[in-house]
Amino acid sequence: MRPLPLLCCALAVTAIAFGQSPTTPQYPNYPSEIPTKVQPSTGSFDYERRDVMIPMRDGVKLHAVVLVPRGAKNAPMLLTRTPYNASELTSHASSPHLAPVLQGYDNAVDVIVEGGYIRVVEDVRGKYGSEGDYVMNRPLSGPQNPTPVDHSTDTYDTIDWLVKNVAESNGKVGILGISYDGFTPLMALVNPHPALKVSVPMNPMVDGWMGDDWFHSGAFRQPGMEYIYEQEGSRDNQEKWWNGHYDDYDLYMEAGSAGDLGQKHGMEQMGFWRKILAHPSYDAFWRDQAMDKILAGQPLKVPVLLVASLWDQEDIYGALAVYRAIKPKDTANDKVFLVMGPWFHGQEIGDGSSLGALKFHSDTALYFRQNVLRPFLDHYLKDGGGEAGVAPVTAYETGTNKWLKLASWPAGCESLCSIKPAPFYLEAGGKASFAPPASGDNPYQEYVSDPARPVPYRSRPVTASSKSWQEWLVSDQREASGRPDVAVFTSEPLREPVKISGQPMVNLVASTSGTDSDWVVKLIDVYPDEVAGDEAMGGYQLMVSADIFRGRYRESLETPKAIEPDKPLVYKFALPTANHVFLPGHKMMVQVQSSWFPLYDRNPQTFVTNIFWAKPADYKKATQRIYSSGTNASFIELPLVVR
Ligand code: PG9
Repeated sequence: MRPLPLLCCALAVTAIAFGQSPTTPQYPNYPSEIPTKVQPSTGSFDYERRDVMIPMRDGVKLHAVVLVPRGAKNAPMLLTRTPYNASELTSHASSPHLAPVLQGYDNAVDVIVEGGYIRVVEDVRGKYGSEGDYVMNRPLSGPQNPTPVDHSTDTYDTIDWLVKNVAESNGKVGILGISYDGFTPLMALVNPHPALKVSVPMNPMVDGWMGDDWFHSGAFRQPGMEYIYEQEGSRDNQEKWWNGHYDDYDLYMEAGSAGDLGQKHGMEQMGFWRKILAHPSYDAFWRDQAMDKILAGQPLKVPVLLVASLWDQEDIYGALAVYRAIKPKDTANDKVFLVMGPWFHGQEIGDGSSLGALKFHSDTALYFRQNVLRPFLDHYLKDGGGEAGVAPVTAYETGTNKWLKLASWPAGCESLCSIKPAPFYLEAGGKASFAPPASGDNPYQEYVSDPARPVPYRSRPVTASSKSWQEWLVSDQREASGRPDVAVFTSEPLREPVKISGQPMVNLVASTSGTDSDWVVKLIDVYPDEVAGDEAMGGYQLMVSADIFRGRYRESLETPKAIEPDKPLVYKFALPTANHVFLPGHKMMVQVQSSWFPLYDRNPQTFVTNIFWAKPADYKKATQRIYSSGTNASFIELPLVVR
């Protein structure tokens, strides 16, 4: 039997065809079963969720999710300000319990939930549910930001609203977060709201040019392009980067320069990409927004717990740079605290029992959360929260795998030791030692760096796998040590332990036959040929500290200069902080190479005004020499711990 509605239509069509006016068909009413707006019945949940729009001083409203534990009274608030979607970050599960709702992302779910904190996650200006304009790491109001609003004012206005509108709170707020969400707790320290009682920047992005996300000493970090594309392609990251290759190595090789790849992707539509292209050197654009420099000029009002990862693949520079900048102000030694753990970027909120091939035999991240983060937050935020009992510096010693509680940093041990800078020399024959090399006839070790075959920073294929990205800084360097375009210098097996605490300082005396060059220097712990109980570690080459320096900035970070070909010149730069013991039987190794691809864009090895626009003909092979005697001695000055 034909259904009634179709019969009606057929009649109407027939009526039109015969020139009669159509009649409105009469349908029976069959209401939708979906309510206009469902009101979840959450009375039995152990938390209450409030989606709020918080007004800022310029009238813009920012979206925040406030999660209040059921029955909370006089509870402190823990705030995170993020560009990564407050709604999603607070919706990991559809659950009547707060822990699973936050698990998966939250900055220390165990500490937050067990501690009874009110959790607040806010979208920064211009992202996701928040109104206003988005600017990457929006600089402070001033030369780089013509508006009166920034993360400092937005944090102030947010806290002001929270303490007045969340009735269950005790009026005390802490701010914490990782990476970008670790940069915002630093911004909160500029003209802080009186209710802000503590700030915990974890793996914070501090200086995008010197050594965090965008460049390292002028060498551009190409994965940043995908990040910028998605972050600025739309308010809600719905525009997706396209790749077309399984191996990123192929993608970036095929494109030529990073500027060319950006053009192919239409990246110049994104405001921050245009700024990157316009500021390849360390000019006022970067200096003005470096958080360590900013905070050095601010009064120290709020206790800060800086959290650093020793193998941070994204922001290895920031936390320690801020510590160096603000610790001197902490004359009573009660406002600036530091934690350094054996982690990748952000691993402190997850499982810290191992990192890649390294096993720590206990959960180092849990140790941090239980013994440092929780007592620290409780002390400053809870009414009667007890003594924090947190050491000024809590540093994991790698190699021996133990936590140290220190009075300051760098400090090699709890007591009775000091740090003595000691040159560790690279010798032309491939040896390395603390003894200065005999002064010979200006010996050197040589390799050819070919931009057509750059050295991969990790083994290919370089895929989107987040695990291999997170762990790459501890990946075995053995493959690189066998390449003809990597210079290798190795010590004899150690008879005594060698401990370093602090930043190794590179003093490389090198020449290139080109007119520009990158220098990658890697300090490596070579494990014994066989490791009982841990076979895979036999002969393992573990990077303890490593970085890249773009040669054109040898004399000035702001004004690049061509390198005089074939002339031995000194390149001085600091490597990331280490707190490591090279154990007896291990060897110490240094590797030097001129590319780390595709993490860093290729140096064409011909001086051009802006490497983003290097042309194919600019990319040329160059002969690199590392010198090793007399006045031309290459060495790494190690922060040696002596007793
Ligand atoms: N490292 C990321 C980032 C921070 C700041 C700017 C750009 C990227 C992050 O993990 O948030």
